[in-house]
Amino acid sequence: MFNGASNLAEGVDKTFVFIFIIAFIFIIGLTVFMIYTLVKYSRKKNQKAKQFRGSVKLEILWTVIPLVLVILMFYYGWVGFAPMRQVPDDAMRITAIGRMWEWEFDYGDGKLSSELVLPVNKPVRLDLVSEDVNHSLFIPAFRVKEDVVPGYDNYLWFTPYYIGDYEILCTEYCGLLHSSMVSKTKVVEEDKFEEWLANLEARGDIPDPPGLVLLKETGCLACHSDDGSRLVGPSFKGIYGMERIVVSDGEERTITIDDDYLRSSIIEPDRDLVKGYNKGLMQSYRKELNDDEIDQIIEYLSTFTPEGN
Ligand SMILES: [Cu+2]
Repeated sequence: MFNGASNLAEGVDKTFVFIFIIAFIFIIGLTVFMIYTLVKYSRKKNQKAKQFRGSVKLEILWTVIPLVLVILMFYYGWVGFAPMRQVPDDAMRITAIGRMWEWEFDYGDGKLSSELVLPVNKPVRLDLVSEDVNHSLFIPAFRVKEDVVPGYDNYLWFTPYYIGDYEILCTEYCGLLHSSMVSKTKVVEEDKFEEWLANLEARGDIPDPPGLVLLKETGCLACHSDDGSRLVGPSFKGIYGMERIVVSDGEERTITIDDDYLRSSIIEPDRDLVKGYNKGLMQSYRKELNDDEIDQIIEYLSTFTPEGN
């Protein structure tokens, strides 16, 4: 009955099934009892009300039974939970990075992957790091879920039992595209894993260009995607040199996106607003960014040509 996809699944499932059975017995029992009393003590039967004054037997019964049940629930819960915090010494360590709105897995030596590839039957420890807001890493098949909080060293571990693909979700509401913050765990044979890791290109040690660092620090990417998807504002994908219809003082006109347009959009976002987007959603970044920084951002965005990105 309990053959979950990880070593931790059995403890979680047993607790769940135990609590579910108790809840099921109670809901059926209470409903039957309620219907029985409705019929038996119906007003139509004109019975006289009786006066009661305490019942030691009942008091003991409805104290002891729930007490035993919640102690049992705690026991099963504890037995399932305790191993989750005891990481084996030989566990492989991977850093799971959460950011709005994607997961990234750092295998060390600059090797980063958007999917979590794991060897079967090997314990793995995920160190959980957030680059912005609170997230929560959830792999339902393995019955593991832990919060990913900026500035707090959290972790989780498990041993995957079966080869296959499993979903990874974010279960802490983290903004507009929270629901698309999904990834995949691929559990493979150990030799296949070694091969995959050896072929994984190291890109972590190539530093971000200064313009991208500024875009990340200033939070621009929360509203402007780099992959063409529409967020609060237009995507950066392929914008440099592109023709766009903008609304200036209520008049539509066609402009070509160049350095001047990018600069004016950072300083006065609503002046020439791309058609189809709402006024007042972007503030001026004149105070946050100095001229040099704006130039660095423009230099970075000028690589987003229609042919390039
Ligand atoms: Cu999230």
